[in-house]
Amino acid sequence: MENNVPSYRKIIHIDMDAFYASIEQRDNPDYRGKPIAVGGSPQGRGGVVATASYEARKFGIRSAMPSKKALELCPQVIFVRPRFEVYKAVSVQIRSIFERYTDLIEPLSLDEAFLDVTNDKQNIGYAIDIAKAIKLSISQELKLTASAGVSINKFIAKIASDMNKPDGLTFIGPSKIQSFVDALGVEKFFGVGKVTAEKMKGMGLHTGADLKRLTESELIRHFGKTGKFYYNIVRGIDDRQVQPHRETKSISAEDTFPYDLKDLDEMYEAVDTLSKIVYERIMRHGVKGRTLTLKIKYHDFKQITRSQSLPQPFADWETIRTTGRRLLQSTDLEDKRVRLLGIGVSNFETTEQTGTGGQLKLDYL
Ligand code: DCP
Ligand code: MG
Repeated sequence: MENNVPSYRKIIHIDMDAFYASIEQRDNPDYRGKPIAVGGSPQGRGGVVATASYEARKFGIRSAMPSKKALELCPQVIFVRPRFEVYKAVSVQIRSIFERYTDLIEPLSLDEAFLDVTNDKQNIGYAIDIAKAIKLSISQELKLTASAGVSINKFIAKIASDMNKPDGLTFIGPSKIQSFVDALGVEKFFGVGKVTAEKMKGMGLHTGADLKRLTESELIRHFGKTGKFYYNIVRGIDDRQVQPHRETKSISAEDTFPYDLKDLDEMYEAVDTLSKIVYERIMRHGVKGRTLTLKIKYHDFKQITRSQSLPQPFADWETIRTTGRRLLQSTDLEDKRVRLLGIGVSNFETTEQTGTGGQLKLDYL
């Protein structure tokens, strides 16, 4: 029989709501209905908030906010010490719910995953129904809520899951994709960091529709290799597969500066910022790595890396930051102009001792 209907993939992105905080509220009735912040230290003595309950978010408390600031915004906020082992165990439970429907599961962090349900195990056929069933199981069996995004590719599904949080279910069908992407702010595009977003805005490019007016070669000229990716994504095209066996071997963050850094203080500051991003990602992934690597690219594109391993995993921002600074100090920066700095943590306890090979950048987190 003739069939002119294009065959689309069915992709679901699931992201748990206020993950660490919801687990703490579930397990401790005293915290329910109250503003709580997981991580950070009480009395605002230091540290940053990993996540906040929705009650705390009403006061403006957010992930990565210094606990001092959180306390200023909401003096009655309760700081709760994180229990990573519990979060990991819940993550495994969530995974086993996903596995009832598909084996094509790509976790992005403890609380977030892509699922390809094009051929679901139970022959349900409708991705929206599968997303509903998953949400129901998470709610009934784990007493937690998740938000789901359903579409035909990863990019749109991920943005959709964030649109109606908490407890949301958002479907963006093929006919809606183009208008959706047209209206999307450039900073929402995959891989667009702060620097690129500023550059785009400086060029008068604010939305997907603006980007779409550029040819592929213009995009590549202005934004390098990623330009090709932008070209497709603003047309709603994203062919990236859901990759079930991707193993995270290192977590890193890097920044190419709008101008070459010559000032040491500026470089140290950049190391501090990158360390913070890496620390947040480590927290999110619940991984423990013992090796820290600093990457430097000079103005002439010459690149060096320096690493240091510790007997204990890197588990706090301060240690990452001071080690990163020490590694920077150990390099010869006289007369050198720096165009890129990167910080990465590898040598995870959960994986085999693979060193720094197979670098994977998680720049969409
Ligand atoms: N996390 C962290 N530091 C960050 C961001 C997140 O430690 N800067 C941790 C705590 C979160 C978990 O990762 O609970 C999941 O991150 P999300 O970004 O999905 O945030 P939440 O699940 O907490 O909230 P939301 O409902 O917005 O998804
Ligand atoms: Mg979440």
